[in-house]
Amino acid sequence: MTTNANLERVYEAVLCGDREAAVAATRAAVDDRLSAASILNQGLIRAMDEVGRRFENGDYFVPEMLISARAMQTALELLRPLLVDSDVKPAGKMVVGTVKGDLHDIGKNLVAMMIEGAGFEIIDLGADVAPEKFVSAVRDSGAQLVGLSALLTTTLPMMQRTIQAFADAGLRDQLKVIVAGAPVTTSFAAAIGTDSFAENASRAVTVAKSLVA
Ligand code: B1M
Repeated sequence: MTTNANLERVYEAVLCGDREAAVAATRAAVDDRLSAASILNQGLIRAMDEVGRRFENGDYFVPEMLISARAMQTALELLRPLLVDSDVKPAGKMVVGTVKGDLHDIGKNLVAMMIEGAGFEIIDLGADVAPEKFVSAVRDSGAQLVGLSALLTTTLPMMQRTIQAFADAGLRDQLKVIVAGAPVTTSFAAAIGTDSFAENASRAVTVAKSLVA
């Protein structure tokens, strides 16, 4: 099997959401002494870019995006120690979480996986996350991006409280904040002073890339 054929297998397996094939192809590529960076960029990230494109075109829906993201994540686990050893720098660091009072995390998890698939390091705080916890995570990690998710109209004000907590901690100027979730609109996002709004996981990837560019 040639080098390119191995990368192509990684790409195809992630695109089809075949977790076992993705792991087997990644292992074969590692055994073939391909660099961790090339497996990441030309295999996993390229596949997730295509998944995002298919979602935007209406060829893929949330379930397809989820199974591809899971295949990507499983393969990435195999690659992670090699990436650390080879000192591959992430595209950016992002803290994500669902705001306090809100337990919905399916959309947020999908977004986190897609952004990780685009080469970012993700610090996922889970759901029901208090503003102070977001602040400590940003301080400890040095992340340049924060993604806040909310699914309930009653927890929308918590997005503004969280952004205010960043300002109170003196962190707001060094941070880009993305807000999203079903009840969030562009005008709400603008009104509470965020840097961007992403209506779905694929848009979130584009927005995250543009904010760190
Ligand atoms: Co709840 N719930 N729920 N629920 N729930 C909704 C949101 C609701 C619309 C249902 C309804 O009434 N039609 C309604 C909210 C109404 C409102 O606020 N106006 C509702 C309610 C009322 C409640 C409870 C209050 C019910 C109760 O107990 N009486 C309760 C609240 C609990 C709490 O949070 N404190 C509750 C509980 C739950 C479950 C625990 C049972 C479960 C959540 C399980 C979990 O997440 N682990 C649940 C579910 C599953 C839903 C629905 C059915 C599905 C949500 C979902 O996962 N969608 C939802 C109805 C619906 O949306 N059809 C509903 C799939 C997911 C992929 O989409 O999350 O929109 P979504 O994410 C998208 C985008 O929004 C965007 O990208 C994602 C992918 O494209 N996005 C981001 C989201 N976050 C992003 C972050 C980004 C970028 C993009 O960057 C950071």
